[in-house]
Amino acid sequence: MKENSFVSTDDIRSAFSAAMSVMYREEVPAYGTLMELVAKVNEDTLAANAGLRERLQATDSLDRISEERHGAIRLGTPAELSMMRRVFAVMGMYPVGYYDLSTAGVPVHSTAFRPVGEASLKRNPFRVFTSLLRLDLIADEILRAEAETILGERRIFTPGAVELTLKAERQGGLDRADAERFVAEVLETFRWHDKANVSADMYKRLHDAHRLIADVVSFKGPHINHLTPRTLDIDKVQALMPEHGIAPKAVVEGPPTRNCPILLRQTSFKALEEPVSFRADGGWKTGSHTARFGEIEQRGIALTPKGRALYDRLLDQSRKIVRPAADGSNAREYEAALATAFRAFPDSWAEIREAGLGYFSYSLTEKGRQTKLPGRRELRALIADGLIEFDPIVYEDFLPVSAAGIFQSNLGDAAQQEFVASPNQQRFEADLGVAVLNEFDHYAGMEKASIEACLNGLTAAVAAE
Ligand code: OOG
Ligand code: NI
Repeated sequence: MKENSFVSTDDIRSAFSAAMSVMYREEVPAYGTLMELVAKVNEDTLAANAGLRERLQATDSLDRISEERHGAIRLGTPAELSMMRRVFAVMGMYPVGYYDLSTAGVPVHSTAFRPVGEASLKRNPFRVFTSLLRLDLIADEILRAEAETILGERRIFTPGAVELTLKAERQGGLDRADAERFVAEVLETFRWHDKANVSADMYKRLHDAHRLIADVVSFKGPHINHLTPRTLDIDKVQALMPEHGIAPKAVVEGPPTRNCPILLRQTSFKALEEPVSFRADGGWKTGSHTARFGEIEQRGIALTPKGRALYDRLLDQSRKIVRPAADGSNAREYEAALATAFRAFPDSWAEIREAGLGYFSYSLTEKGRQTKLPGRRELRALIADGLIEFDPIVYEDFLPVSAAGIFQSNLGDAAQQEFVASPNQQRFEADLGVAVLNEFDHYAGMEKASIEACLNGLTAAVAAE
């Protein structure tokens, strides 16, 4: 088969995220309500801010603004994780970053499968936060062995999904008909199953060990547990949720409200209690399970290691003063402590750039495009002379403390549990089958390429003369 008859991986990812969105809206109607609210708030925000609209038009695709940016799943075994990596690769999604959630009382470690590179991100930035259950953190050895047996018996991928993934690997891509089938087959892995794999008694034992263990082990597959559209005003959506009959989590995770958004802010609505049936002698026994929710995110600038260290320090500082309570009783105090701590983080793009805290994409101004320079000059001077301008590079990854907050608000907050912190990236990568990509390298590379292009542009003008 000729290579040019393959559908691009970006197109497969777009088709997949669209199919997933339709499926999830049918499965979780409250999510559809949230999507409508987000679209409305985005529309109002854009109407009130012509400058923002113009910049989004120039740097992003305005028409896709309210579409999903990410979802999340939780896997049970190393074999599931490594196969999932191969499936995502067919859609141009690669593992970036390692997140240890054990520190926050959640027995998983995770990565984000996402497109890499500016063009792919622009085409469709959909990513999936993917966690692997860590049975090694469960003290009860008997239960651990039983959970392993149950997980070892399930098959989360359809034969068609496996066959088409192998075919894509063999051929280097899929043609249109195969790509369509691939999307439909892979969607099955993410579907909700209300018939559990286990008895009510086993569910209870798993649940008593940790709610998350019950969520992973008791079901046929890793149902998508949330999808997340992007909002331009997260505070507004958070405030409006109750009016639309949706119960938001207590506080927005991440940095406080700022003029110059940094990293990622997230909030969600609480997971729904859904009817399920458990295996019983010769039939089924009804019960319920709480797992699926909806989330929104607002993204800001990607921070350098120096900026990230400052972020982590300030977040830690504010959490030492107030830890957000699950019931929202100290939400105001938490927000105030956060805002106070973050006064130490510069809040203009120029200051953030000068302090080396964030990554920027550089481009020639109109004047820069008209200018010819005999040799290279320092970036700083070229900016001061109005030849080069800069835009923040958007953060495309996740934050472990925020992720823990999202997990916890959806696992029932009363049941917080302590584990000994035990990051194990090596083990995760061995299970995954490859090393995860480093998020900082990715942003640094984009920034460097943009600077090079500007400097070449300024001197190339001389050569062209
Ligand atoms: C994943 C929670 C993490 C985020 O946005 O930080 C996450 C999960 O609940 O499985 O999705
Ligand atoms: Ni999420």
